[in-house]
Amino acid sequence: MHPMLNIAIRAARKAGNHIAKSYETPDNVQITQKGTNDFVTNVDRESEHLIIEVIRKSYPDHTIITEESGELLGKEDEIQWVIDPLDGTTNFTKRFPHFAVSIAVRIKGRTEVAVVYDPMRNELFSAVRGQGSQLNGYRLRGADARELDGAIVATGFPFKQKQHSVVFMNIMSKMFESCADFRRTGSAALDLCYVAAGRVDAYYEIGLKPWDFLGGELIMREAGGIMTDFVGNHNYLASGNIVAGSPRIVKDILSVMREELSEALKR
Ligand code: 2AM
Ligand code: CA
Ligand code: CA
Ligand code: CA
Repeated sequence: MHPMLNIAIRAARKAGNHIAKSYETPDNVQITQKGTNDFVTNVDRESEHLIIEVIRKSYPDHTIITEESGELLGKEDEIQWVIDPLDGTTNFTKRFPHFAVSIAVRIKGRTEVAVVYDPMRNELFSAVRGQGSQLNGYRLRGADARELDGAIVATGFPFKQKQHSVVFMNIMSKMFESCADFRRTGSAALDLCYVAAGRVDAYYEIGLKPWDFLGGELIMREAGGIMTDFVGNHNYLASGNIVAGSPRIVKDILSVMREELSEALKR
């Protein structure tokens, strides 16, 4: 096994198990508000510390970038671990059992290893670039939808950037003319893994952060999918606007978006 995958799995399981245990004792979960509709808990931070500890033990020099601690520069800045210690905090605080730990390892700006772990279902999604993606050891090839017509599409509402809500609703309503239905699960990392597994056919969202999608992106790509921004380019690391799925369904979604996008969402 790829040595960094081994460490990423160990870290994700350790953190995930802590999250699952904490889920059973909601009285010990302290919620604080970071911004509009944006919350963090002690469990997010504890999960993050567990992950950093596991990585530091094996790779003291690597750079670690996390949602809650920001960038911990290592001597080795060409290798970055990009971490979301709890993706789906809102679900976690509402006791809606759908959230995950996401870990991506990037070398010179390219994601090489990814792990997304759902501790409530004990589902471990993983990928190594060029070697395919797996769910609990079984190969995933699910990003193969033929078209938007009849598809199940995951998305997320722009809860933080409500200036985009009208455009967002217009895109959604246009898309609803042909797709079968939508899903809004609250975990971007799992949405991408669900595209990889064929549980949904595509996924798009406005304004994500790198730790939300870098792990799921590799897992989804290694299962046959592609990812672009809202105009078919690769600017999504900066914009956070992503469309993911098979090449054919992404093409269909982009053509729906083309007619509805505001200038702000074309960048
Ligand atoms: P988080 O739980 O790590 O913050 C995309 O929807 C992402 O936005 C989610 O993966 C989630 O990541 C984050 N998010 C933050 N607040 C949210 C909210 N109120 N509703 C949905 N997602 C939220
Ligand atoms: Ca958060
Ligand atoms: Ca997240
Ligand atoms: Ca998070």
